[in-house]
Amino acid sequence: MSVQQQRADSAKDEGEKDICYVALGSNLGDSEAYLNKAITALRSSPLINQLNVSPFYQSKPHGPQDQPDYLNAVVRFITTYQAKPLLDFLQSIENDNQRTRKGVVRWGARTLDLDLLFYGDAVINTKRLTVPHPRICERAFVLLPLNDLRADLQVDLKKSASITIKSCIDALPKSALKDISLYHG
Ligand code: A4P
Ligand code: MG
Repeated sequence: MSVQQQRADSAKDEGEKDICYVALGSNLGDSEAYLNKAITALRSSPLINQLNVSPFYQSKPHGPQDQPDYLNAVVRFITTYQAKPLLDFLQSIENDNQRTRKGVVRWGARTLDLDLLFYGDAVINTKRLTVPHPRICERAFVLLPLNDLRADLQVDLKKSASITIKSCIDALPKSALKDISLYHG
C-alpha cells in the first residue's frame, strides 16, 4: 500500500466525509415501495448523513425491451463508509428487497438496483467496483435525476476531459428524452 493510500485510509478512520451519488432503479413488483424502502435503509445507517433524494422518474427500459418500464431516482449523501463496504451495504439492501441475480439476463428486470455513481472524486477500477459508474453519460434515467440534485457536478466521465451532467444531457439523442418522464405516483 502506498504512503498516499495509507494517509487516505487513516483520514477516513478519522471521519473524513465523502459525497456519494447512488442511482436507484426498479421495474418489478411495487417499484415505488422498493425505492422508498432503499432510501429508508440508507437513511437508517449511522454512516450515512444528509441524504437528499431526486424526484422519481418513469423510464422505458434501456436494454431488452420485453420488460416493464422502470422507476428511477438518484440520492446524494455524505458518508464515512469506504467505497467497498458501501458497495457491500448497497448489495445487502438489494438482497433484502428480493433482488435475484442467478441466471438473470443482463440489464433484465429487477426489484431493486443500486449503482454507485460517484464516490467523492475517487476513480476506482477493481474487479468489483468501477467508479465513476461507466454508463452515466449515456443514460437519461441517471442524468435527469442527477441534474435535479446538482446540475454543475463536474466529473471525469471520459478520460479526455471533465464534463458536466448538463452537457451530457444536451448530448443525448432527442429520442432518449421521449422515453422518460417525471413520476407523479
Ligand atoms: N459493479 C461495478 N461497479 C459498480 C458500481 N459503480 N455500482 C459491479 C454498483 N455495482 C458495480 O451489478 C453487477 C456487478 O457490477 C456487481 O456485482 C458489482 O460488483 P448487478 O447490480 O449485479 O447487475 P446489473 O445491475 O444488472 O449490472 P449492470 O451491468 O451494472 O447493469 P446496469 O448498468 O445497472 O443496468 N433501464 C431503465 N430505464 N432504468 C434502469 O434503471 N437499469 C438497467 C441495469 C438496465 N436498463 C435500465 C435500468
Ligand atoms: Mg447494478
